[in-house]
Amino acid sequence: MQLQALATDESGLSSEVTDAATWTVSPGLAGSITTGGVFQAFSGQVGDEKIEVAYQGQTASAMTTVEQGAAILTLYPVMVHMVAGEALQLRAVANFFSPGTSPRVEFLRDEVTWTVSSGAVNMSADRDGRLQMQAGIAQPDTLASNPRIDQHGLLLTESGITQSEILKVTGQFHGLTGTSEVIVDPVDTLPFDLVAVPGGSFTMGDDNSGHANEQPAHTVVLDDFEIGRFEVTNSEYVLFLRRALARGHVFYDSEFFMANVGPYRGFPLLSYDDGVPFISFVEDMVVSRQHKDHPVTKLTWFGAAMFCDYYGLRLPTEAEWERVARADQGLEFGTEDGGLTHDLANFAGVEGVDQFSDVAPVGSFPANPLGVHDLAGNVLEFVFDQYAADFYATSPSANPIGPGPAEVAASLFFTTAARGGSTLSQADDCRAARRHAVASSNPNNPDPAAFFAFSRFGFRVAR
Ligand SMILES: [Ca+2]
Repeated sequence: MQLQALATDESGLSSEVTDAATWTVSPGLAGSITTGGVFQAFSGQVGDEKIEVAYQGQTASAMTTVEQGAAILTLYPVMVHMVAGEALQLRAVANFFSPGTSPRVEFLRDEVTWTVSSGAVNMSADRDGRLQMQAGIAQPDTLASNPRIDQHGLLLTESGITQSEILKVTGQFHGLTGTSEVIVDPVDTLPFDLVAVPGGSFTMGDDNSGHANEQPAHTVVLDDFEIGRFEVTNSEYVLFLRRALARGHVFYDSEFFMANVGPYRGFPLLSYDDGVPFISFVEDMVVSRQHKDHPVTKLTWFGAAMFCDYYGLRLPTEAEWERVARADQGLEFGTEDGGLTHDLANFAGVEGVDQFSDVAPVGSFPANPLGVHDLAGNVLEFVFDQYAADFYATSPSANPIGPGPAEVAASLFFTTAARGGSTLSQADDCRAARRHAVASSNPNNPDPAAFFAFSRFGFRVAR
């Protein structure tokens, strides 16, 4: 039970003195002041109990009858699946059951004694590449967890593990014990092939292309960055979806995989309706063998951004993308020699090496001089920036990022930039300087299903 003490002075004014008062309880009770400034008493036995409070020479008391009841201590989350390095909060909640009354729920802040034990698990991959984990023999001290209690009485743990572990968390409170299980995986890694681009400057835009949104050409200075050698493939995206699904970080509705955590929570990531040509979903993600190395498509911008976030990467900015495509040589196209032929890229038409009337597997054509593939044609690539046609007139010279709120996710309707043209594009749309504007969704329709997820849009990662 919880009590507060009120003192009333001679003029009739009352003030709360819970903290300042002296509290005494009979032997069947345990009592303390919570951080919330409430006196909290817990019963350890059945019977009549008394609580006394004294303040500036005045005393008051309360009698209570403790009946046979029951209490359980529950730790939340009851079970959680997390990645090493993530911070986790656990909360202890006591549920009290008394005959004839509704159960009472108490969020505990103080006096919970927390312990964290450790155990190892065996990891293996099954025939389909799914991760199987099994609890192994406990190995104390192998876990680099760092349990501590924050100012709200919550247990924070952080793990720096290199293999999966199961944390068993125990909370104890006045004879009650609660447990929670935390499955901790190592940080995910995918063998991303990233090309390092040293800091430097280049001329962004093209005054002679005939497209106003590429003007004025201007000098841009960029810091060091890295960019994906290839567009992200179906098999890479499926691996992400499987892991994210297993952790509850993604869910699916009738049409989309949706984000369940993070800044894009509730937003659609990837459409898997009949338009997804290569990824299907029945009880598990399946990618057709012939298309595992094709760039993933039918994504929203959020789907590209969340994939990047998941692996500690990001989308390249427009400026980074264009610098790579121009290869610091002012190339017109992001191809091996800066020209555009069907032996160098997949764009509209079929001829020479380009026997593709649709999207081609990544790396089907030679790399550009920086070692990056498929910058011209194949799939249009989402970039980090929001799009504004006149941005080049006001763009800062150092590390420019397109206009609009940095938190794109704050708005459901926005326009992103995309680069490089697609398998359906004519040559002009495949130029390194060409800027394409892509609406995130139909602004007249707030239904998430109205989000656009196009068949010939993809992305590559950066860092
Ligand atoms: Ca083609």
